[in-house]
Amino acid sequence: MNSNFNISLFLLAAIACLSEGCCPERFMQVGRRCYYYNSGKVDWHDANRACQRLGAHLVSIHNAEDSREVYALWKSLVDADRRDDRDAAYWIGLNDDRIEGFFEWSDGTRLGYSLWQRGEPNNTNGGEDCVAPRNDGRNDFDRQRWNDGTCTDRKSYFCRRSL
Ligand SMILES: *[C@@H]1O[C@H](CO)[C@@H](O)[C@H](O)[C@H]1NC(C)=O
Ligand SMILES: [Ca+2]
Ligand SMILES: [Ca+2]
Repeated sequence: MNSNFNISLFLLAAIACLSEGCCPERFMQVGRRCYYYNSGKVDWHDANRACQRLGAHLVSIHNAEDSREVYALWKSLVDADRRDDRDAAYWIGLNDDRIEGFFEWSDGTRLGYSLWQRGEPNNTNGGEDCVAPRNDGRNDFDRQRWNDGTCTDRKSYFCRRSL
């Protein structure tokens, strides 16, 4: 590829960023949102803090489209040999850490939609306050359903911020 062409592409990208804003380094742009995925497994609180340090929050999910967007991104990023593992999935921002049974999104958005697995949230042994999709079930939609798990479990995570 010649260098003039490369420079033109760079300028086009820069102009798009100026008019719409662009995602910070290491974030992926999906529509008008910026996602950061970390496949390193950490507990929920570490994931929460890592997102805040990036000027973002753990993802929140407010409808089926949000859920599909995050799940599709995860499927495209996770190692193929981990894709079918139950519990391989990622932390999201939902938690009832502050008040048992009162679930809140870490980005402060209101909880209006939920996608729990059957029988969840069940707060097993009185100690499950952090939420992740279970990646369990026969189809992609079932695999997006949530479970309340132990906050000290270690999982990969998604941060998100707007453009
Ligand atoms: C409750 O949740 C845990 C995982 O957090 C799961 O292992 C268990 O099967 C669930 N119990 C019921 C009755 O669904
Ligand atoms: Ca709980
Ligand atoms: Ca549970």
